[in-house]
Amino acid sequence: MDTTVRHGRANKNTRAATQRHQTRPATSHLTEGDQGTVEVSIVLPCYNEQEHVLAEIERITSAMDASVYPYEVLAIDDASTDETLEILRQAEARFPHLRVLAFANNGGSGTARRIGTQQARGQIVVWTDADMSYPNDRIPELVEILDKDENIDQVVGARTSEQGTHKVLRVPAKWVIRKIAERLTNTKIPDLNSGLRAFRREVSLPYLRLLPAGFSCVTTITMAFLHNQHAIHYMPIGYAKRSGTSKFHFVKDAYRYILQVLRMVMYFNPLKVLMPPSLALLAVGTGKAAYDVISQPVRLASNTLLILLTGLIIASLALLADLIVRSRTN
Ligand SMILES: Nc1nc2c(ncn2[C@@H]2O[C@H](COP(=O)(O)OP(=O)(O)OP(=O)(O)O)[C@@H](O)[C@H]2O)c(=O)[nH]1
Ligand SMILES: [Mg+2]
Repeated sequence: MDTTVRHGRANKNTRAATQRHQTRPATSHLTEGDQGTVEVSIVLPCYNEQEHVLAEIERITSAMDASVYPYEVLAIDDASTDETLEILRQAEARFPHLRVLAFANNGGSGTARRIGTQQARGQIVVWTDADMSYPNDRIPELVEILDKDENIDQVVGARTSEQGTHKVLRVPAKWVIRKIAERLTNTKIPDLNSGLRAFRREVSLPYLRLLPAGFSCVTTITMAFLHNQHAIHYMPIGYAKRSGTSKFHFVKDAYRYILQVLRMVMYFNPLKVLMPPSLALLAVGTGKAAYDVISQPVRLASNTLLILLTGLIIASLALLADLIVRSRTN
């Protein structure tokens, strides 16, 4: 499953990344770090993770310390109701690469990831969870893939097993949504909503405003990259059951998740969503109109008109949305 979704059109940002890489000495990645800059920013949203947040930070920092990449960890707490923030504040003294961002109101993990990415100092941004579920000791491997291949803009840790909360309900729901997303983007997506990923910050910036406040932000960043021909590489990873309590509420978050996939498609490819139902309605309406005319000459039933008009309204919406998408700059 070690796949890279490649696209023909090289983008501006990728070319910028290429130029950056060409100016860097081929033998060492440390040059920039030695001068005090950060190359990798690891964004870690933390909400009520007091039992294991320190263990997670230790795991990340020891893996990064052993790598060649200069880094920072941005831990973002937005009004945890337990001791998470106090623990993070104390940890700042112990871990020189840790930066804590604290907010007084809760804004969701998506908001935390967006702000973390905006504030990141590294060219490469890593997103992960603080619940011991993702193999965060493998972060340097994700970064290395991006570092070695300038054609890749995002590396996603693709889970080979499902250990998430509400597994029985989430597995089929995720499968359906993943299939919809695959069809709409015309690509294979081994894991649509993995929480572990690394990407080029510069490439992600235009899409940050699209990120929703909650969990579906990970889906959004995948879709945004795929729709804009930024290559994604999937690296198979293991996945453990989370420590502590999940913040995922099945009904509320699954609804938002489906809505987000549809919203993304509307944002990037409205014709693909709206034209099939519109054409289907117009075809059924036309068939029904022919039947009406044959069975009762020169009379159309009101339900026939309703079907035809609905089809026409959806088609006009599709064309209008398409016009808006095409008039945008990104
Ligand atoms: N800052 C911040 N972080 C959050 C918030 N909600 C969740 N998180 C963090 O986002 C990450 C993902 O949340 P999880 O509860 O693990 O959700 P999940 O991974 O989809 O679901 P699980 O299968 O239960 O692990 C964790 O590191 C949470 O601490 C929030 O409102 N604010
Ligand atoms: Mg989790």
